[in-house]
Amino acid sequence: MDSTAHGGTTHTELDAWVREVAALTRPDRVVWVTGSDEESGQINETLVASGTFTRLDDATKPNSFHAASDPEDVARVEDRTYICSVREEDAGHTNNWMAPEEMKATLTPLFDGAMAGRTMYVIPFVMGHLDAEQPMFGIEITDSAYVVASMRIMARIGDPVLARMEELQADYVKGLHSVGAPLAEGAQDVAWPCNTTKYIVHFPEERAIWSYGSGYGGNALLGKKCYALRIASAIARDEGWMAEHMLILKLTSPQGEVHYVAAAFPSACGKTNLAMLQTTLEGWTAETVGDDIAWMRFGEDGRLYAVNPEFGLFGVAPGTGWGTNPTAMHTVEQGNSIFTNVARTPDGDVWWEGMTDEAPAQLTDWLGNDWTPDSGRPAAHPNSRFCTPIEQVPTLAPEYADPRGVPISAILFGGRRKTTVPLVTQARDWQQGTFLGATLSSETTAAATGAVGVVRRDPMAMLPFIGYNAGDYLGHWLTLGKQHDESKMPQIFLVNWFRRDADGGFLWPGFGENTRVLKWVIDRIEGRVSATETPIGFQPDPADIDTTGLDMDEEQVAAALAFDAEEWRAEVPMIQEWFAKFGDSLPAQLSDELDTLSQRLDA
Ligand code: GTP
Ligand code: SPV
Ligand code: MN
Repeated sequence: MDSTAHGGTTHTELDAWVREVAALTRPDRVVWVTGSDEESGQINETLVASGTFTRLDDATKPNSFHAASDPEDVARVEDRTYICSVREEDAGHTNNWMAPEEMKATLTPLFDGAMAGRTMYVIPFVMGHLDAEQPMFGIEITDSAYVVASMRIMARIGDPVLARMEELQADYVKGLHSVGAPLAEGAQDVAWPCNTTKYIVHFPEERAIWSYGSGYGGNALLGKKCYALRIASAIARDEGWMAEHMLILKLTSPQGEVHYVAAAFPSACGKTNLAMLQTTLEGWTAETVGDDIAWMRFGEDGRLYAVNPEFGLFGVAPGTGWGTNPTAMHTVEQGNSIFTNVARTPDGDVWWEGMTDEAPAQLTDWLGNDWTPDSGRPAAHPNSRFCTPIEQVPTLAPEYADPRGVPISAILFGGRRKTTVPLVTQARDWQQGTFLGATLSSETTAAATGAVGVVRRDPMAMLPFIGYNAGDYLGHWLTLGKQHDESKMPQIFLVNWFRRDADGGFLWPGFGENTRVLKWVIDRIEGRVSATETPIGFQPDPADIDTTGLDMDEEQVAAALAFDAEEWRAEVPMIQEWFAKFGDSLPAQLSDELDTLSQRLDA
């Protein structure tokens, strides 16, 4: 078949690759995705016709769609995710590994004929800006129209990207994706084709991704976790920059000082919410630059500059509401969005837990069943998501459009911990900050398949996303610290919005009230406030957390801030156990930091 039947390319190497993939996967047709509005309309119609999409009421959610996935295909599959570096030690002990040739021998038969009866879409995309000094191109080949519609929101795609790639005959990341559900002649398709066999595979040396069997989120939208974190982290190691699972927030103080903060929290631990923060302190403004991924490079002035490589948000729906995250609600209200695995209302709108205090009457849950609050199960899947254009975010900072990025003043690490981790702690220096990041822990969430609520170590919130040896990754952090002027490096902080009291309630109100913690962070950076030193770093005096207008007394604030040496003594053996897994690849500075911590705890 002719791969240029609908478009084609003068990029000779790309043309050859597309023909090769088409010959292997044998689709009925090949479509080059242009990114035009007209094409998007056609793809959405195709998805409505196939039952994947239900169009929402145009008056409340224009140009927006509901999708329900297969109940077995609802989250990232970490146990099916592989880093197939040439050498096993380059994948490290935190990643699944198989030799590249062996993996290809496993996958090639799966891709053989996998797209039969389907359309193969070729999506040219760029992560970051097309006019960046070094544009980061990608091609995703997929047999999922849902992926095309989602990628159009999440990344800059289509004709302008392809034209630039052709002009430069540019290198690009090769992403190959199939839902793994070939259609026999005349067979009826299902609304969410996928396969019980799943593989999410990365070849870091080749800068290639092969994804098979899933149509959901980070498994299938290859620009996101597969490229912008796993492959990009390996590129960043080679080139001296950083690809991180971080939001980027712009803060302006009443004094008019502008600071950009990056924050790494594990999946479903509050990045999107903090990125869309509505401040609760007079005179403070917060603007959004990114909500999930930051690419950070050192500028000529020695500061670390961050760019958001994405073009949309793929945000956790449950818990997003007018009370907690009105910015997100305003964003999705403008339409042009896809809602996956949320509940539906009879009047063509969507609903999920936490959107409103009370559920509307007569809901249809994410599985398509009638639902009432007495049903005893959630109406929306816990990892249900909204996919929405970032340019609709009312608080989007103008700097989002700047390919040079924004200079980062502070990096926050945070997770979900019911105990032990105080509301906020400032690391003494980059090395201790790297230690706090390397030992970051969090209770697992529904963003990945597997048990929920289990404490696990998640270094820099990157455990599922480091595209190489995790010990080398931590070493890369330390090396960058040594190579650059520490006085210009971001200050590092550890935060925990999720600590609980004895009755199980949150000790800190979180969401917009996190402004008060950020104020202390900025005050520290500006040298305006003192702190108390503890074995894990500097901590605020309760009186220095601004509680104006907040219904909390100093004792309650102190409880959220408290450093408990007993709890930290219990943490030490867990960190030792975690570090032991790294073997020789653990940088010595980190075991030094652990020794220092236990000595200080015993002192
Ligand atoms: P990924 O997109 O998976 O990377 O998640 P994320 O880190 O962007 O998390 P998100 O902001 O979507 O929040 C996940 C869940 O945590 C939602 O249900 C939120 O309502 C809840 N959450 C976010 N911030 C806070 C907070 O400050 N306090 C509390 N208690 N919950 C929060
Ligand atoms: C995450 O799990 O961190 C996400 C969602 O942001 S996904 O794109 O599925 O990785
Ligand atoms: Mn994420």
